[in-house]
Amino acid sequence: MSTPFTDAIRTASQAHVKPEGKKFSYGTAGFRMKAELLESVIFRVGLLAAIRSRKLGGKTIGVMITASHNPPEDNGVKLVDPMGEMLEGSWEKYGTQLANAETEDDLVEAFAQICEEQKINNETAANVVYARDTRPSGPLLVRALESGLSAVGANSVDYNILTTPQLHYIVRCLNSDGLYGTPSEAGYYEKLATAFIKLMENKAALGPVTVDCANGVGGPSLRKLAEYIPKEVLEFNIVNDDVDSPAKLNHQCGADFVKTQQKLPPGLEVTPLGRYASLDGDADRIVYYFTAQDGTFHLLDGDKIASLAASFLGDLAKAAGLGNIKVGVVQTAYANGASTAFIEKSLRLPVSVTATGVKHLHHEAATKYDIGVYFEANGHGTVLFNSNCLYLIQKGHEPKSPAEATALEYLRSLTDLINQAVGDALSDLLFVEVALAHKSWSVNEWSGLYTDLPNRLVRVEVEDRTIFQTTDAERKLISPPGIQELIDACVGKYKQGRSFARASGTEDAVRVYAEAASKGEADILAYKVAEVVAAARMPSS
Ligand code: 16G
Ligand code: MG
Repeated sequence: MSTPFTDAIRTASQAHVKPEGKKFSYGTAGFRMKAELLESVIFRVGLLAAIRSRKLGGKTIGVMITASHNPPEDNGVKLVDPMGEMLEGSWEKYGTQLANAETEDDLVEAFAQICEEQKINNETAANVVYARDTRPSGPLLVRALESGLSAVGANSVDYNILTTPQLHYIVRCLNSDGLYGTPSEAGYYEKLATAFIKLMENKAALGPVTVDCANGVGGPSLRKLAEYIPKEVLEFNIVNDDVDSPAKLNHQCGADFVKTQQKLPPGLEVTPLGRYASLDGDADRIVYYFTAQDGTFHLLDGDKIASLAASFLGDLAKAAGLGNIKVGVVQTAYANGASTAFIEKSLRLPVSVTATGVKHLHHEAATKYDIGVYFEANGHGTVLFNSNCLYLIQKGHEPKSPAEATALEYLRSLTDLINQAVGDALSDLLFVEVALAHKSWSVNEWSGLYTDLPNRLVRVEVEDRTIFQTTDAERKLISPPGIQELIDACVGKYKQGRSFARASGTEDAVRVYAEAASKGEADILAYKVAEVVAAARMPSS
């Protein structure tokens, strides 16, 4: 089999040789590993992006080069589909197939096979846009990508350094005939800032918010965004924004550090009851936190953000006279049980649970609810408004009072403020600020919505993590046989006990989560379940 690009691919790929014998896999976060291993992978992602664009009649596809919260020496790459969503799951295997082609001949063959299977017309234009975060390995990897794109005749535009959600936003703009926004970095800031300023009109100033940017791309981006927002509306105190010292990236700072360590980034000066937030290295994740008067640390994680968002939006929908639209929340098994109980029992809103990974939550929120709030406990998330809801907000619903008209106006601005393409730390930051201002809540009041059940996360190294197969949104193991019964027996011994084990999608390990009525019990439960996992074997046949 051959394609019009066979020779060009063969020649160009000689400059981006695959590390011999290395196995790659397009996973939850695309491809991610030590940057020095990635060059051939990224060259081949260029080929895949072009095929994907041709398959969709020339729609623009995005390629983002980032390794998010990983250490500075890592890098990664993922594809963005036309509406700004993650690459459709059924195409991930093609990424894996191209990345693993051992020789140049294998590569041109794999390319031709995918084109054949997907019935690609290689005369269709292919359009691809790309960006990278601030990692030092970025420029070299961008050149590998460009080499792949040009070998297969794709038109491409380099958007240089952006946050991951900014690239998702631009891809969506480019495929929406200008209806979603202006496809540029400035267009993004303008859209968010305009909506934010409108939503904060006549609201009492909250005092400054301090944002730890993980020394990643979120720092320069937030600085630019802040220029569009007058200080009287909101003052940003931007810290950990040194992108010129690569070793500092994600080191002892950022959302992942704060969430996993449950403590302040070292060196951060805090005022009791002030608002603090941390972004991750590519700014698609955010957590808030504060210290109480007595100095104790309080985390306001993705579950708390989801609870705030659901409470705010549920009230606003009612105030707008849209009592019939379905507001719901999507979480994963990692959501603290107290947050789920709060949303279901106090807010009386439905909760659905999906497997870990933004694409799963996003899909559920988009298809199940008119206003779908989704957040992972780790801070990935956003709020989606479906077409029915957008129609009602924009013109379908005639307000019956000035109060309804105002609430509708707020909802309209929120659809501009909240990134509809993907979870976005900068957009979420502004959204949280709006929700707190509208509710006149301090961090204390927000934190007091519910009290987290004590919990514990343990990482277990196993010989073969693929034997751990789950069902029921990863809450139950169906393999190895008999293991779930052992876990259930452990859980049954603890008050308010809950625990599950799942193979990580990003590391070679199994993760065990446990929660219970007290910290001591949560710890013991996690270790008991970890022991069960460590001892598990498949029956030999
Ligand atoms: C990736 C996912 C994140 C998920 C995490 C789980 C995206 C953009 N990122 O970072 O949503 O929480 O993986 O990691 O989907 P794990 O499988 O190692 O626990
Ligand atoms: Mg990230």
